[in-house]
Amino acid sequence: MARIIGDPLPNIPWEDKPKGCKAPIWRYSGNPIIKRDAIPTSNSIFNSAVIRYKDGFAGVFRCDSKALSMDLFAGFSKDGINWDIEETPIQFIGEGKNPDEEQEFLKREYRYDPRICYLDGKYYITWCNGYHGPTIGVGYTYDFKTFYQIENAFLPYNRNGVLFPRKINGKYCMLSRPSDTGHTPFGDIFVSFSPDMVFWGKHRHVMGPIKDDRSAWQSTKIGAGPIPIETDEGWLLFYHGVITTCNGFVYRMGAALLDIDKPWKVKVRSRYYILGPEELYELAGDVPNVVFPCAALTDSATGRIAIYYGCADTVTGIAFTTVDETLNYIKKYPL
Ligand code: BMA
Repeated sequence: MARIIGDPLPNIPWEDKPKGCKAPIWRYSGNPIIKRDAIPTSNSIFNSAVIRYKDGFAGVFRCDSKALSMDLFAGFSKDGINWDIEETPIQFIGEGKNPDEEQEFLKREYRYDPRICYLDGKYYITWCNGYHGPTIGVGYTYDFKTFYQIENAFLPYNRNGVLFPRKINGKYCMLSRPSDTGHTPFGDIFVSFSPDMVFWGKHRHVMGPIKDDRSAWQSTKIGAGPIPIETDEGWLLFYHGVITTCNGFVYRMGAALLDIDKPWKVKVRSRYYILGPEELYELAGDVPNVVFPCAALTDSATGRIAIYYGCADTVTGIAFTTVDETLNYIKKYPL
């Protein structure tokens, strides 16, 4: 039995595994939980992040508008399933420490694929930030009302910046995936460290795509998903893996276990994907055949995990697992 290290969350959204289900992960029966037009101007709401907040939940949502612009919107929920999403995008402000410099990184080109990480008493948000191409934007909030933005973490081009929920060996720690300006046909996950959330270095390779048919679903590129989950066996990382088919990219989800002190060391990694596009809302949408996890809620008392994922770049769904279901599966079928 593996143990999640963290707080209990008795009100985690949850459904028991359906009888006869052989997979380590199962979908919420009410999926998709967020429809594409949940706010009046949205074309699609997907690849979004949620976190426990006060006695309920808060989130930062990727809402692409009917102009097909990409921006981040705050939202709140009592149960993690029914969400109220604000109709105006988050306006990030600087910390006021150096207003001239802040004008530079506060320029808005586009924002998408947020993650939220509670760390040092702040809710940090990382996202894919347009700054002469995609890179990793960083901001934080205390209340999901006022949002501060700080320096971009990396040079362009980069995507899927995912913070760890505590310092490791005294340093902040972030996964990311260097990329290009387009629909990148490559991609490995790296980890970087920072003393202050501004200057990032000591970059280490974590893992890359698998170029042979041991695991073809992750043969083109991979990228970190939710904030890594601390367990007594290591960091449990859910990630997306992509294959290039004659119809384009197909996005699935896998899991890996990273060393707790040296998170660039992979202890176990999925050979088989654990969630792939199978339901209609995952198979059909603005970008067909995409499941894209960006957030997970965990309950340390029961080992339950609720994963929030974008479906076909159009709507948002939840899938459930437990720390044991996932770890047992990836250990049984390792790469
Ligand atoms: C990536 C990002 C994701 C998206 C995925 C599939 O490059 O744009 O937001 O889910 O492509 O279209």
